[in-house]
Amino acid sequence: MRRLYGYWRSSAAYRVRIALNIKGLEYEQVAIDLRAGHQKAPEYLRRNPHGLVPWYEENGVGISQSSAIIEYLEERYPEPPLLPRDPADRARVRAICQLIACEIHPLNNLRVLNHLRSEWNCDEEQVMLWYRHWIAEGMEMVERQLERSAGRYCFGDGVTMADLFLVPQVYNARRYRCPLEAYPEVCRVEANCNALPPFELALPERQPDAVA
Ligand SMILES: N[C@@H](CCC(=O)N[C@@H](CS)C(=O)NCC(=O)O)C(=O)O
Repeated sequence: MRRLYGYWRSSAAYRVRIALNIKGLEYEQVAIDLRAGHQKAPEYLRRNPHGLVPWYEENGVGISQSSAIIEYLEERYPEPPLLPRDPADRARVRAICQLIACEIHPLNNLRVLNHLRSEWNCDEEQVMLWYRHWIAEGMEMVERQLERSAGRYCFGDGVTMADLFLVPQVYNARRYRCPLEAYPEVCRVEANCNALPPFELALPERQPDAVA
């Protein structure tokens, strides 16, 4: 029994959905409505003390943090692989994952944006300036990275873990209407990934809890 606690618009849960789809693993989805604050409900915190999504359960074991979940899936279900064989290449793929997961994603998280609104009295225009600033700075780094490492996908011509991190982050950037013309490699790789069924099936609007 595999169960993913997530939210249709959570980019961290989106990463895990793509991994599960690529590995061909069936799973049940449990929706945690972030807008309604359900990630802080006592019942959910008893499962996942981080109070974030995703949370993944398999055979009674629970795992938080999308990177840890994806690494677990890679070790437990090695085919098809999401990391190259060569140790240096594996480290380079993980570095792309972390560039997105550590240097971009946390700056624009829901609780960060809500803190700007509630504690710093930022209006929506200011919040969007913040959001777009960190996306622009982050995507610039990713673009320079992809100029070196990308083939058809983020790292050469095979899908790797790095693509699982790139696509949801670009999805979010589009959602917040961040200009992306300056990042042609990012957009090219994103389009190549989204042409693949495991990515397409993981799209936020395809999820059971998606709101029209
Ligand atoms: N580093 C975590 C990030 C998890 C995370 O920030 N999830 C967001 C949704 S993408 C969330 O639960 N936000 C709720 C909140 O900020 O209160 C991971 O990769 O799993």
